[in-house]
Amino acid sequence: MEEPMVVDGGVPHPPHAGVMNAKTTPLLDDYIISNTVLGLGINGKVVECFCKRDGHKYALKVLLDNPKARREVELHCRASNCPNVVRIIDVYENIYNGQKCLLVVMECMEGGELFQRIQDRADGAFTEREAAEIMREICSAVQHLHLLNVAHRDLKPENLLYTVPGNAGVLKLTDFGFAKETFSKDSLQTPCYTPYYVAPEVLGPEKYDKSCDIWSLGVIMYILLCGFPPFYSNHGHAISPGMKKRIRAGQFSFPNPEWQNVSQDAKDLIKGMLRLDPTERYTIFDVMRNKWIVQYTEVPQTPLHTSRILREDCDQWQDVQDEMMRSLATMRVDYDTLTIKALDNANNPLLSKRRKKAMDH
Ligand code: I85
Repeated sequence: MEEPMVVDGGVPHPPHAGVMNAKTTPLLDDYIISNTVLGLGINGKVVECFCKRDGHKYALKVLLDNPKARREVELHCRASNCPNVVRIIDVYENIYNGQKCLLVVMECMEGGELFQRIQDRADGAFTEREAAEIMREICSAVQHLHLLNVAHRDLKPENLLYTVPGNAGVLKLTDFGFAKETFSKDSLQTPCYTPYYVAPEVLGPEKYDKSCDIWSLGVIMYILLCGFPPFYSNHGHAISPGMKKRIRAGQFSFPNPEWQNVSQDAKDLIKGMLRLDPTERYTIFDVMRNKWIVQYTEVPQTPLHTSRILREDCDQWQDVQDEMMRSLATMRVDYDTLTIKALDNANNPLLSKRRKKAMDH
């Protein structure tokens, strides 16, 4: 079957036309790989390397060549021109340690992880305005992705890195290991109808992948403002039956004293992002239009408890990360199921008949 063309404001292209363009020459001709491991990703490890030509340090991600790795690299490449996404410099397709690999050279983010930086702050308190500035950077990365019909689906603290250490630098998003192409109603996949007259159900069900990213943004914003996550057992256990219940019910609160001086605007935005029903949750465009994000320079400079709480609870940070990882995994599965159910409903002839009957009455 011939693949339909995608028209997204530019030249029509097949939906999977790669922008990846991997080099087949040996990476070792151009780079020296060091022994320093920078981190472990979902699909592969990240090590330090140096470019022979310019002498600069880069980060190299080594992935076994398979369709999942190809998808990761392809979607990351596509998003890589966003100022808040870690930039891909080069991709190589080499035999490495005897296996066919994809070798991804990225700019080296030397400023470390977002929450590490907030925890390490010695000078004065971290303020609500700074939190708004950070949220705007993360949200503009997500907006960029969602405009390209890419859902990241693994937005979590460990994937948010600063370019340089100190107080300067740009915050960027990395690891596209769970990213997914989402064709929404506005990206016309099948050019066999006139879009002006098409019924919504013909276009298929809404996808929920993007709303998973918004939920993550809500959790990250909550932690930025107080230092602990919205759904968390207060007994020091990673996950209690009570917490599971609260997550399922979408119950969270803004306890004092940490939330006492935080603005109502911030709390309202979090509520919009953590709505239980993915269809009612804010979209990235709602978020980017929100006053707290648009006018971040006017957000009150209220000192927050975040740095202190992160320092005090630092031995629970691993639990926080583990829990976020589990929730994301659950959400990716649940939302896939939701979409399948919606598809079932849309294509079920009996249901359609019944709906038609109901409409006639
Ligand atoms: N630089 N999730 C946690 C890292 N530069 N890091 C992770 N998946 C990726 C590591 C494990 C993210 O795709 C990851 C990926 C890519 C990177 C990455 C990309 C570019 C870096 C997994 C550093 C770094 C470099 C120098 C110093 C420092 C960090 O990680 C530090 F500040 F920590 F000292």
